[in-house]
Amino acid sequence: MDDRLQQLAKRLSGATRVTVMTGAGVSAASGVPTFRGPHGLWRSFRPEDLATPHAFARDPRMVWEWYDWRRSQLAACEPNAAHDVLARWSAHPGFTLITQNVDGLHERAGTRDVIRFHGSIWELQCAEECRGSGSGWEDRTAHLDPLPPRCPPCGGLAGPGVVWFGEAIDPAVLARCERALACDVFLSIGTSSIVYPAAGLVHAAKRLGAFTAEINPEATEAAGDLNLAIAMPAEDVLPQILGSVTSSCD
Ligand code: BV8
Repeated sequence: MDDRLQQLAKRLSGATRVTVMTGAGVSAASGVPTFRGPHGLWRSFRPEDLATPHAFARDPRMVWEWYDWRRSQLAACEPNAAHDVLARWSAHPGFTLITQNVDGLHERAGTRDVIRFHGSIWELQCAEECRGSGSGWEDRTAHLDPLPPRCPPCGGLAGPGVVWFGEAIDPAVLARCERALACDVFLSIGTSSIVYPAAGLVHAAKRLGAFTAEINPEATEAAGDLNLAIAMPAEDVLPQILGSVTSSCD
């Protein structure tokens, strides 16, 4: 085993509390396009054109055509080996998984109690009268009809249950993440560490004393501040260190 993997495995096996933050790279092996890679989702779109409240207000149908297309792509995707290892680790009480992904693959792999930092593409929420009343609902229909969908109680426009640029993260989600920063190891997997406040969590954990590491074939902007960077795909690394998160995490 690569000596960097050995170093990470050793840290994990001695840890009582482990927090993992994932990004789109964890789902890459499942066939889900990342956001900023050469074949990324944003390659043909600009975030500010689509993933913002202004874009939705300007042209809800266009925004929904993008999300409906992404939902139909995701419906054909299965969790991969990286999701499976993280699901096994989630059985340990000292383990927390925070994901920026909205694809729901961690849940489908069996991960318990996922903290969804940017929401879920499988949820809808009222964009009008009921907005903000926590009135989100799940809808896994492959192709939504009508598009844009309507809120059942008030008949107003419904939007995807995700956090857009310029929107605040749910305070309850932030509070759970704050608590998870007090950990022995904070592992950042498959994220470019560009989007805040998600990208700030690993640095906050380090300031609190956590051993910090990233798993990403390409070094990120965060790598220089971390204790360890493993330049390999998540689906190759995680199965090799599956056994390192054990009952010591109980
Ligand atoms: C906020 C929506 C404040 C759902 C997403 C101006 C105005 C307001 C805010 C800002 C501003 N300027 C900057 C900001 C902050 C802004 C931000 O960070 N912008 C960036 C672009 C600079 N953040 C926000 O707006 C956030 N809100 O600040 O609110 C506020 C406070 C109070 C009141 C009001 C407002 C909200 C951010 C949420 C944005 N929503 N998505 C959707 O449509 O999906 S972000 C989008 O990027 C995705 O959700 C994704 O989760 C996120 C991060 O991307 P990654 O997951 O990292 O994916 P990426 O493709 O970038 O990287 C993949 C990595 O995987 C790569 O490094 C690759 O090398 C690696 N990889 C590939 N294969 C593998 C692999 N790794 C491992 N294994 C492999 N096999």
